[in-house]
Parts: sequence; C-alpha cells; structure tokens
Amino acid sequence: MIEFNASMMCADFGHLYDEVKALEEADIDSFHIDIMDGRYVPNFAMSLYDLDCIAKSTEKPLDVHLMIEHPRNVIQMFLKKLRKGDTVYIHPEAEYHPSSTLQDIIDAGMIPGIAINPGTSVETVFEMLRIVDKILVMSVNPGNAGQMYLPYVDFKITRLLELKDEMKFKMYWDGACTYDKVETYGPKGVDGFILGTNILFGKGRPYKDIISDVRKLKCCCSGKE
Ligand code: S6P
Ligand code: MG
Repeated sequence: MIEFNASMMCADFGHLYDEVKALEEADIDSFHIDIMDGRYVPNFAMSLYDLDCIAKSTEKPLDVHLMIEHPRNVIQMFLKKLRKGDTVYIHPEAEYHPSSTLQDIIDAGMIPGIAINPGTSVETVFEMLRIVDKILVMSVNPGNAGQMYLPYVDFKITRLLELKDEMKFKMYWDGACTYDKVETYGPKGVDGFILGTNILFGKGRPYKDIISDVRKLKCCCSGKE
C-alpha cells in the first residue's frame, strides 16, 4: 500500500487540533512535521511546541523532518516528544557525524531516516543507505512549501529505486507532489508521498474527499501496485 503523509506546515495553524482530526478522519497515514531553524534552510517552520501539540492530538505515526544544523545537539528534545515507531529524518549535510545521530534515533526506538536534497548525490550518502529504514527524497530544495519540482531529481529517484531492495530502505517523496507524480512513481516503487499545497491543503475541499480521490488512483488500488 502506498502511504500518504500530510505536510503539517501547510495546515491552518489557527486550528491545528481540528486540522489533525480532519486529516485523521480522512485516513491520512501519518503527519509530516517540518522543523526549520532559519540557518540550515532560509525559513522557520514548525516548532517543538507544534510537534508536541500534534503528538498529543493523535495516535497516528509522526514523521519529523529536521531541517536544522547539527541536529545531534538537540535531538533528545525531539525524541522525548515522540513515541516508539515514529520516524525522524535528518539531513546528513547538516551534521559532522550523521551516523551517530542516526544511532541516537535508533537507540530511542524511532525509525531513522535521511533526507536527500536535490543537489546531493547518492554516492555522498551511500553508506547511510544501509543504516536507515527510510529515505526522504527532496524534489525541491528544503525550506518552503509550494515550490517547483526540479526535474533532474528523476535520475536520482531511478537510481535509488534500483538500490532499495538490496539496501532495505523505503522511499518517500517530499516536495511538489502532484497526482501525476503519484501515478508515475507509485508503481515504480516509491513507498509514500508527502502531500502539501499541490494536492491536499488550501483546495477548499474536505481532506476526506481529496484523500479518497488519491486512493482511487489506479496505482493505489490493492493488488495493482
Ligand atoms: C519543504 C518541506 C516539505 C513541504 C511540502 C509541501 O522544505 O520539507 O515537506 O512542506 O513538500 O508540499 P508542496 O506540495 O506545497 O510542495
Ligand atoms: Mg518535509
């Protein structure tokens, strides 16, 4: 089954609890929480407090995407807020010794992941592919929702798809996710998609209807993946 995760930085922060409940009712698979520090990326997004609020509002899995410099300095603050089985992605470039940070995530009982920027080659992160359970492939540069898809990422996705079974990781698509990307890359083996402004938020339609439409795509119907 292809997974669909809601990019919560695109939600209505004035009604965060209601947003979580509406997305739960829409049967979203998990909540994607973008944490930005204004240094690693040129933006501030969600905070530890937003993460806490979402964690207390739902029992669905959370995936925390840390776009911060040297995450190991603060990783315990985030891990304390999470439950076993939640996912934490770090950006390897943001850390001197990323595998130590990944080990901290594993030791806390969370699922370790790395986010791979559009300009980062597979070779640069190759060793880590064996350590992590999940790869978040960025199809836009990290920092903002609503950006344009960078087509050169296609080549890297193809390469990662070739490696995923042997190196035992799951692949998730983050950035500019549209229906055609789900239809093209779902059947090729991308395990999940982070839904933001392109598909899910600000559409003036109930989340329930949107997620139901997404799950009706041919590639999402059971037995056809
Ligand atoms: C970007 C962030 C993403 C976005 C999401 C937005 O730095 O990691 O999770 O929030 O990709 O989706 P969209 O459809 O607005 O590009
Ligand atoms: Mg993200």
